[in-house]
Amino acid sequence: MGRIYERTSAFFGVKTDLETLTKDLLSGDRRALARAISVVENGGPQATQLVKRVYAQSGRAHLIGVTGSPGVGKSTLVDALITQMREANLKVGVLAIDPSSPFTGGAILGDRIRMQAHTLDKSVFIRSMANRGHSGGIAMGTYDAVRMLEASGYDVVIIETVGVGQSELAIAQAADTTILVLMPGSGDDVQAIKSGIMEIGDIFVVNKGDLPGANKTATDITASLELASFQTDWRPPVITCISETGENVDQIWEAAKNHREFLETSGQLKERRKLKVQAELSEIVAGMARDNLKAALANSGETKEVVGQVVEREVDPHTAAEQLAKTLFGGV
Ligand SMILES: Nc1nc2c(ncn2[C@@H]2O[C@H](COP(=O)(O)OP(=O)(O)OP(=O)(O)O)[C@@H](O)[C@H]2O)c(=O)[nH]1
Ligand SMILES: [Mg+2]
Repeated sequence: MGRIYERTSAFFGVKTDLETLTKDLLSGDRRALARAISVVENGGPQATQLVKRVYAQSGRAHLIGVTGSPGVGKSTLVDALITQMREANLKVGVLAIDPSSPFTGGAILGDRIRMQAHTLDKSVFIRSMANRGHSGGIAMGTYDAVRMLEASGYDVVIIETVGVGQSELAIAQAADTTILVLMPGSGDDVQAIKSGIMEIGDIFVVNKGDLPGANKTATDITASLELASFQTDWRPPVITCISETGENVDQIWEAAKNHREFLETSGQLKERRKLKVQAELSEIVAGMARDNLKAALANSGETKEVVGQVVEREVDPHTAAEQLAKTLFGGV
């Protein structure tokens, strides 16, 4: 694995090879795809160039976010969903963001044979990603990685994220359809209801339906959804499943397809994507402004002067910063 990767990196390391990389990526080559995701993950000018080249070929996949607390069975569910999607002959890409346990861990224990089928399946591409993000943006690297998968011909892209923090929210918002996974007896349902996380779920899954309390968890969630107010006509279904055996996972896939259809026919898909683009643009422009300002500050004679004054305790840092800001862009 490591050796193949090194060889590919060395091969594509030269700038002119971006052209080859783009061509191979668009033709569906898996190694090019792996390399392209690394490029966008690292960010910088190469990433920008690559995105510019493939953007027109992206935007076609159904993006499905799968989120929930550690250990609820997200990866096992994703594995079972892949089986459904492959039956429909779809190419499936999976991005596991900051997985707290190896993506295949549960699945390998649960069903060694099935997972092996997916890893050998050339129409399934699974990748773990760190949630570092470039230019300060959390979801930006993820957006671009999704684009690489789309350009490479993937019909469905699943984004698995752990937990329900701010960054996971941002990644969930990157998806068209968000599946919130819960399990019985974890108290997660209560937490979810309290923290308002319910709003991000388009589909609620109570996994580990074989464990006691699954029905109660599903009932609690359904009850709280009945009280919730929705911004659209979509009513999130609550589905109990057993990811380990695949039981009811077909219903989840059905619900995901229905949701996607709802988004398209109601015009919500465009609306959601507009919001995403707006967030992305403000992130990129803010990053540019920050870089420009830092450069301008570093090169300004006034900075040197003011720095001296602050060190000598003639001026405090806030007054000094206000003064510099005024010179640079006419005040704060
Ligand atoms: N009883 C039962 N166990 C399950 C089921 N689905 C998954 N598990 C088990 O739950 C554990 C965690 O599964 P994962 O799929 O790794 O969970 P995850 O949410 O992806 O975990 P992180 O990525 O670490 O957050 C594993 O031991 C699975 O075998 C299920 O339907 N029933
Ligand atoms: Mg996982």
